[in-house]
Amino acid sequence: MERQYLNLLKEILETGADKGDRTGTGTRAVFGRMMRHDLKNGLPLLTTKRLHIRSIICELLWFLQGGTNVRYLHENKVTIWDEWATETGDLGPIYGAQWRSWEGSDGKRYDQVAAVIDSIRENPDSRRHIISAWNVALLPSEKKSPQDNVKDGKMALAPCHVMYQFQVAAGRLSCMMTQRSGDIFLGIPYNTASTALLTHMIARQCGLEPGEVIHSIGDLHLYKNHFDQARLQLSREPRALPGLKLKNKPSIFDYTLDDFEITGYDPHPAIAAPIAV
Ligand code: DHF
Ligand code: TMP
Repeated sequence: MERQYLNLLKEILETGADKGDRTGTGTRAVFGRMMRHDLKNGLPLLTTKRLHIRSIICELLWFLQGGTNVRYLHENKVTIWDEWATETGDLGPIYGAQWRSWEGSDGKRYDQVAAVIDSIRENPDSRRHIISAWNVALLPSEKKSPQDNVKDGKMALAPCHVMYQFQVAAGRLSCMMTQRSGDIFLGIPYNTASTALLTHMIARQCGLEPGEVIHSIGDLHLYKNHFDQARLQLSREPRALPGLKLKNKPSIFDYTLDDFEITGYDPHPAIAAPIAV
């Protein structure tokens, strides 16, 4: 897993196309790449730099609660969404709103997380176990700031991790996550780890073993102000992957931070990098 990540990082640095982007920072990018990881080999957390696990878990719990305000993240000292929030902490109808209460044209609210767990339990062979965040009516304008979009009732940022599809085979639950845009240095390591945690949690709810996590990415880019950090990371040797001890809970919506124990995580030091807003 980590080798696949490092190979992509190297490929982008050496062969990616230089292109502009919404934030004005500039990137080097490739298009259409995939990483896959069998969860029986450990939790896919990078070891070539330390990841802030609490941010990753709290962000996922926040999505699962249907949260769209940074208040819950702040209560847990997580600041990863601050730059996009309004002064009241609001982010508009981003992931949490779409996952837990997608508003249909019939006026009803759809809980996609509860529905996907039901469908995995009741009809495991289905090829329609999907959670999607791409609600076209609520996408933001690229010409406006995140905060102005929220004031217009739109999402602060268009969903990056757009779709999660689950498959049950041979008693194992696998997940393919499709991401339209990936910041390989900052966002992608969080997104892979978060998808792995979600797969563990849903598998547990459904009495299945966790299978594979497949991370598929459209525009996969390295921001120009992350080149030195990427070279430093590429100079490091990956270490053994950590494990996950997850408590049993009656419902996926009952989890708190204390229910996750990451074992044997011994990474190289963190590498600071500025985020493009
Ligand atoms: N915008 C951009 N340009 N890239 C992103 O990756 C991104 N991710 C978002 C929102 N907007 C984004 C949500 N996810 C960090 C990681 C993931 C994330 C937002 C921010 C980040 O800054 N990580 C730092 C440590 C910060 C911390 O955990 O406290 C890192 O070094 O990994
Ligand atoms: P974009 O909407 O113009 O594609 O910008 C979003 C940026 O944020 C882009 O660099 C991808 C990055 N990103 C991630 O990589 N992972 C995430 O989870 C989020 C929210 C954003």
